[in-house]
Amino acid sequence: MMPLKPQDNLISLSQFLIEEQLKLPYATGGFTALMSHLLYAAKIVSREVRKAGLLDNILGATQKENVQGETVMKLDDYADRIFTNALTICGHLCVMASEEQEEIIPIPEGYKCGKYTIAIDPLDGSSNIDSNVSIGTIFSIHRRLDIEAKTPGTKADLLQVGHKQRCAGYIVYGSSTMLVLSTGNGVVGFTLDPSCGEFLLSHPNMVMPETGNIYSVNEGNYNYWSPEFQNYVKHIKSLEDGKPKTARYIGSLVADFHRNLLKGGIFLYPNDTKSNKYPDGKLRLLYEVAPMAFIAEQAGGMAVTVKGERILDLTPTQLHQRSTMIVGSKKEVEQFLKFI
Ligand code: P6P
Repeated sequence: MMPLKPQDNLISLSQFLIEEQLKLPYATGGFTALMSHLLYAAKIVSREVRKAGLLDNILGATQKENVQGETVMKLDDYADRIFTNALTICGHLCVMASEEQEEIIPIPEGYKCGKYTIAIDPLDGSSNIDSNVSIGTIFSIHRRLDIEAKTPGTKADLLQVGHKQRCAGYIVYGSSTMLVLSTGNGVVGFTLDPSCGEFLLSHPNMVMPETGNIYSVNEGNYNYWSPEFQNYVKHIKSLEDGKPKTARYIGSLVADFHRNLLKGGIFLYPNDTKSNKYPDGKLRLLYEVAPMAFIAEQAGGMAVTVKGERILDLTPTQLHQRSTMIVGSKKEVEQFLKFI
């Protein structure tokens, strides 16, 4: 008799979402349908990321710069088009925002407007794409302000406070492709089984360890940091607490965050105080910082700005506004807060 494989007993993301929907008496299935379009696009992007390097036309840079003034990599552009096309026609969004597009993305003529918004970083970590380092997609879903409206959504529907997110998640294209998400009831992780094209529930309850020995920060920016931030990093590298922390920095937010979620630790991206390169921090609030903060808190961690504000209490005023971020194990973030 042919033995079952371990993954043969796992449920798929599609089954998980349907089960979750059935627990909500008022659910219409719109969120489930939206997520099915998202995970379809994620599978397509994963396929191309995995093939990158084999096809000479998908690596390297385009001639374009994005709203951030950063060179758009071909895979960035490809991922943006895949997610945008799949999501804007799904009938359950009223408006969309992408790191790669300066203005809000309307629902195309002839397609239904739904009750959700999504803000997405289609491919985060693009500077790592050509060196075959893990990269990721980050997304944040809100309900629109007027849940009954059927009209096109507006920027105001996107610029909502972080703690109201309906769902936040990321896809990490690493040694395997994983989709990690939270809808406000903890954090779950799904691993893509390419042999059957399904995301399978591999991590049913992801909890961030309360402490962690890993710190992730770009120490090349040391001379741009505030004295308080410099003192914090000097402290965690010293023998004052017994042994120093271990430095791990991939330079892809999704990969650094995912490792710290599993093993415990702290990720820090402060602002420049000596130059005006990143006076408010580098990472974008709407589609990087807020979704990661939501996942961190749902996993028992913490997420604050360099001034100690709770990130999920911030309300964005601009689509691409930047924010500082200190995110990770609760006790590690609490220790950071003692230094500011
Ligand atoms: P730096 C990638 O470009 C990114 O937006 C995040 O994924 C990552 O955490 C950060 O920038 C890395 O920035 O300045 O350390 O290279």
